[in-house]
Order: sequence, then C-alpha cells, then structure tokens
Amino acid sequence: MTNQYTGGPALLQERRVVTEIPGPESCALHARKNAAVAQGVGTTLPVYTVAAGGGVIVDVDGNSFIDFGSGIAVTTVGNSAPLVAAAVSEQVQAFTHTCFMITPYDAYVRVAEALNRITPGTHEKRSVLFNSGAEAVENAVKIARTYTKRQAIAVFDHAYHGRTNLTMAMTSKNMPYKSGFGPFASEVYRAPLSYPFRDVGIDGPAAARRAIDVLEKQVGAENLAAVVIEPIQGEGGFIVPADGFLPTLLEWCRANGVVFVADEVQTGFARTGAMFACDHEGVVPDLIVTAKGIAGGLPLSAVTGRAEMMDAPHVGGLGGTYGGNPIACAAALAVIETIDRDGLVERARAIGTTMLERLLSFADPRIGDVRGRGAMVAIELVKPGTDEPDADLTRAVAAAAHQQGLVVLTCGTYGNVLRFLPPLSMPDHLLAEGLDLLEQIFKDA
Ligand code: PLZ
Repeated sequence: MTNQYTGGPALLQERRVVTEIPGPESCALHARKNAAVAQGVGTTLPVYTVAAGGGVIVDVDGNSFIDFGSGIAVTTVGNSAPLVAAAVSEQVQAFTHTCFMITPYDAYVRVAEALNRITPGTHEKRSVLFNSGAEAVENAVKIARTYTKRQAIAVFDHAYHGRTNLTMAMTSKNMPYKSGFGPFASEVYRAPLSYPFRDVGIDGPAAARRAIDVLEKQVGAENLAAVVIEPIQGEGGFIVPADGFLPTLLEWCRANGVVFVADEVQTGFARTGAMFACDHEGVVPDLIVTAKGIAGGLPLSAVTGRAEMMDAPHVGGLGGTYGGNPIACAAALAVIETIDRDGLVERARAIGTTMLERLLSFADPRIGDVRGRGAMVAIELVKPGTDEPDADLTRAVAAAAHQQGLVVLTCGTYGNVLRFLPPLSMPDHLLAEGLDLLEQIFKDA
C-alpha cells in the first residue's frame, strides 16, 4: 500500500473514525474559516480534507469517511482518478491557459467532438464550453433565445439550475438559494412537475399535459423559447418523473418550435446507469447542459446541441476567459476514457441495484419512498403512514452518519430527502458498509 495521504485510488479503502467528528485539527481550521470566509458559504460536514480517492475522503485528523456524496455528483470516476491525474499533470506542464477565444488549442476541440458523439441523438451537433453548471444553463438560454427569437423560458416546480441571477430565477426553492437576492430575471415561468410519490394516480403523460396546459394558458407556446428540465431532479429531491412525462413534453416542444433543454449537470456522465439520464427513455433533447461529472473535479461545463441551434448566436456572442480551460479539457477527455475503459455505466447500474435493494429491505415506515437510477439514489422521509415530510429526522440521520464516518447529503424542497451519490470507484465492501451503517442508524433513530 502506498502513502495513504497521496489521494487517488491508492488510498487505504477503509472507514476509520479516530477522533470526535469534527476532530481537533478540523475544529481549529473551521474557526479560521469562520474568521476568514464569508458566512454565506455553508459547510455540510466541517472536516477538512487532506486526501480522497476510491470510495473514501480522509480528513486532517486522520479520519477516513465513506463517500456517498462525490462532492455533489462530481467525482463520478473517483477522486484523483489515475487517468485524470496523469492528463492534468501532463497538460499543466505544457501550458495552463491561452484563452480559447485568443489562441485556441486541440483539447477543447476534442472535448467538443467527444460531447457531440456521446450525447443523445445522431444528428449534427456543436458544443461550447464554460466553467460552471449555472454558466452553461445561462448560455443554453441565450442560444435558445437567439434561435427562436422568443424570450420566455419554462422551468418546473422543485427545479435547481444554479445561483447566478438568471439561474436563481429558474431555481424553485427560496431558502437558501434566493432569499434576499432579488430582483430576479424576468420571462421565467414555472410549470408543475411529475412527482410520482406526491402525485398519486397521475401518470407521466397526464402530468405532462398538466404542465403543457399551464404553459399554453399562462405563457403561450408562440412566446416560449425553451423548456429547461432536469430529467431526474437533483437538488429538488432526486425526483424521477413518471414514465412518459419527458417524451410527452418533448413531443409538445417539437410540435410548437420550443427548444427542449435537458439540464444534465447532476445526472450526466454515467451517474444514472446510462451515459445521460435522457437515454433511459430515449429522449433526444435539442440542447443538453453538462458539468460536474464531466471533468472529475476540474471546473468545466458545456452546452451541446443541434448544429442549427448552436450556431444561431453571432460570432463572438458566446465565450468567457476560462471557458474550456486546457487543464479542465484534459481532465474531461480522461474522464470519458475512464468511463469507457472501466465500464462505469454498468458499474453505476450495479451500484444502483445494490442500493435500491438494501434500502427497500429496511422496510421502515418513516421511509416513504426509495427511488433513483444507477448511482443516484434517495430516500424520502415522512411521518409514518402519511406523506408529511420529516426534515428533522432527515437531519438527524445525516448527522448520525457523519459522526460514524459516512458522508451523506440531504436535498429536496422540504429538506426531507437523503441522497446517495457514491463515486463509481467505490469498492463493494465500502458500499455495503455504508448501507449497513444507515440501516443501524434507522434502527437507533
Ligand atoms: N443544474 C441540475 O444540480 C448544481 C448545487 C450546490 P454549478 N447542483 C449543486 C449548491 O448548493 O450550490 C446544479 C445542478 C443542476 C445546475 C447546477 C449548477 O451547477 O456548477 O453549481 O453552477
């Protein structure tokens, strides 16, 4: 075994709790954080990382956590994955930045070619690269507006699209994302989602018609540039829409000249047991937005879509200083190679099967719903026998997991969803141990 603080997959693959959580070194760092960093930046679990890889995160006190979060669905191929680390090291020696808009480079073009190839649909495509998910979502809106010469944008209940001004308007939840930060961008309209657990008796096509009715009556298809939707909602609660919801919506968009934009920032890159979540229902979006898992932790995002739409903005209309940074591009190419080489789409599916089976076997009346696809799984916690959200229990379970060395995240409009996003480099024994811990925590709670 190599040095356990070098990160990457050589890291000892074990859960190890050797101090109080957070430990003394983390507490000291956290005091400095509180004195130096704006309090608006919260922390879920204030243990300070020194290394991460495979299925663990190691903190400064020597604790080793099982990682069921992947830094919010980013380190899908694992932290410091070998091909990523090698590609980044090589690129950083060659050059770090020129700005693609000044003197371009091959890695950007190769990432665009790869995205055009692996995203849903065989039509002619173009891609453009940015830094964050929110920035890419904003650019998808710019592209849809120039292409359609329309202004209105439709989004959904529970949606999350980012924290910039336009994407705050597109995001549904007030606290903590929007409160006090208005005024927000105009021409953003919200339609009802398909939320099977809370929409009993309404199938996917019916839920889509309910949304379409709102858009037709309140906006008018002729004014609508784009429908922007997460094929599985992330921050909103890992909500998998009922079968037929996305295809019905897509069909209506096609019939009405509305650009269908899939926000796959959280669901993309093998996470859900398909390269993209749209693939599960054969949905071919006009534009697809990617980020997070695309580059193994380096900041990169993209919009990919139909050539005629992508080419609608004038020359010079899209860009940014860092968009498609060469180091991030090198990482992205290594991520795509790793997914392919290691069969990570299948690995995500296998992880999903294991997680869903185990979580269902808890048979706990406080777990109202177990849902997800691939390695994007969640449980929604309720007061037994009702659909009343139990955010307190959710917080308590997450806190207990953290204390015992398991990183889990919460989400959901009502704060009552525990979500699990293990890196696909998670070894089976740690996946099983994390699930055992959760089962015990529910027994004790
Ligand atoms: N679209 C679907 O999930 C980011 C946000 C965490 P950025 N989700 C995690 C937080 O509290 O800020 C996200 C997403 C979907 C867009 C975004 C935005 O991506 O890279 O955070 O800008």
